[in-house]
Amino acid sequence: MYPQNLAPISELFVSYDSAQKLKQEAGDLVSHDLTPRQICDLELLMNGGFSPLKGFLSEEDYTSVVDTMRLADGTLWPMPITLDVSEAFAEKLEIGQDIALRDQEGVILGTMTVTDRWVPNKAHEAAQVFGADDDAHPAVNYLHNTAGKVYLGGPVTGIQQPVHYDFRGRRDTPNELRALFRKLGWRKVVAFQTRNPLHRAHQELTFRAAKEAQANLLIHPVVGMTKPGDVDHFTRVRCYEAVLDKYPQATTTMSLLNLAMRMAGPREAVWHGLIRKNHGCTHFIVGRDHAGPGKNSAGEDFYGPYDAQDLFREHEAEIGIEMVDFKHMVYVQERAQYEPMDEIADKDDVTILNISGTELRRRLAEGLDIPEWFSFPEVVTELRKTRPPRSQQGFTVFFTGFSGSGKSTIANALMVKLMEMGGRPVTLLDGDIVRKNLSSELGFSKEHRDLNIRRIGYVASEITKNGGIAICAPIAPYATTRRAVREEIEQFGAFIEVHVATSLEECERRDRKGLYKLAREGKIKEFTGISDPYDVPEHPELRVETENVEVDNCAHQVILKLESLGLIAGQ
Ligand code: PPS
Repeated sequence: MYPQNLAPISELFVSYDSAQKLKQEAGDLVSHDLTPRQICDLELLMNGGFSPLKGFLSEEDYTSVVDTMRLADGTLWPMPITLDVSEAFAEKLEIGQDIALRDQEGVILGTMTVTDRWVPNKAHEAAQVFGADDDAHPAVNYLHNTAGKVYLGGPVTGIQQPVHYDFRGRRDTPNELRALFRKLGWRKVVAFQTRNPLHRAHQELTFRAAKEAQANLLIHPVVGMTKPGDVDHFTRVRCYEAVLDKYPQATTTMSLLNLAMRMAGPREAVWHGLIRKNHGCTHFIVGRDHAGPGKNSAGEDFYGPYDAQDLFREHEAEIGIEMVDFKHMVYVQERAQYEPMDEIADKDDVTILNISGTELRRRLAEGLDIPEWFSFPEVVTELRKTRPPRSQQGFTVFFTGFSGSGKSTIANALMVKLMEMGGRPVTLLDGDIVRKNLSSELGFSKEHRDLNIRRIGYVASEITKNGGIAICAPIAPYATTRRAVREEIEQFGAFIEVHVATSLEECERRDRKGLYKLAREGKIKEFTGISDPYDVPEHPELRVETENVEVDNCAHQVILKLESLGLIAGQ
């Protein structure tokens, strides 16, 4: 007999024959097109990764999870798994109705019986679950600016797993991993959660953790959704594969987890523990600042460095998986090996080396040396492939400011200067040009402006991804939309926000197109600055004043900024 942790876990899938029938019937149901995050959640709901959940949370369970970290029946569950939808979609539904859940290509993955529908108090959810109602937290930002206004809850019936075309052989459901451990005779398994490339210190740390627990090791990286700006999972998986060879044979395996992280620190650690228990693991490594989201809007850490370990320890028995706490590993030059910092007795007599994540990114960005004691050459080669020096990467310069502030003029001057330098293709996405070619049907409501900016952001992100320079020059009045565009682009290259800070009075005095006059007379409605809002950028990469400054000089300021960021070579 095998131990309990390796017994099959219950899934939400129906049998193959029932699935075929259900799929046909579901074709007639009202459909919800799942967002990328909901697809991740649904996959883990259906395959038992989120066991004991049987669907998206009901209102009662949601309230209880938010306030007490427990389902209404008292079971420990720290993360609200909710199906957020628009008000318009929610209004169409009746309680008790079945809906089809489709992926982004329209494939029906499952159905849900809607038992609950409610408007959540998002500020309360943010404060309780993420510790602060602060948009600097990626999940809070998502909650307020991406998630729908209404939540639906109800049991899910699984029809099929979401389709993945990448690294198929490396993806395992909880039952597949449990079966693998049974087959290999692995009784104790330490799981290592990660969203970053692994370097030598991680390899040492995980190997030691497994040795200490006398267990085998599962490298269990998240490939669903991680923190905006992380290294893409294609690169990471190639890096992980290189590191796998460094462990003694047959001690270690790797499997990819299609989880959408929330960066919720302590609560997230508990959640990760439950998920790994469901995948058949007996031990779980919890690091310093586990799943930390970085700094809040006041520049302070959201969570204390050991909050996650403390919360995990408090609930360890209930989670049903043992915590292995992270040792801070550093390289001791004289002994040419990694050692846990707190076990080095002769700290004052040896040279202790370490490279922070920020320093690593700097070295990659500037094409500087990354020493062998820090990482494996294969990993560095992979990272260099996707992170060429900044002077060879694509980037986006995003001008924002009032109508008539001078955005287009400066953008044009900048474009010409960059083309004169050569090296990368340059595209100008000017407000007026975009409205002619991409957004001709749009007006100036908030909804239409957002759509317009998102289109510009999409095109700019494609240009950036493919190594070009995108110069955008719309008004882009809303900070949240600008942030969304920034996040999209920063996956591929730098985003330089330039606030053209010409005052409204000056723009109106210039009134080059005669629009301000018409706006004042009420002949143009929703005019930015006059009868429509403009969120002044709080922390743009650059703010340029145009009053009493020549256009050429404004464009030159941008060039200097690009040089200082290493995006273009010095003149
Ligand atoms: S937005 O908000 O970013 O989508 O606007 P954008 O696409 O940059 O378009 C702004 C240009 O459209 C003209 N225009 C208006 N601007 C603001 N509000 C209203 N209601 C409006 N109606 C027309 C205006 O000429 C803007 O051009 P620029 O180049 O900014 O002066």
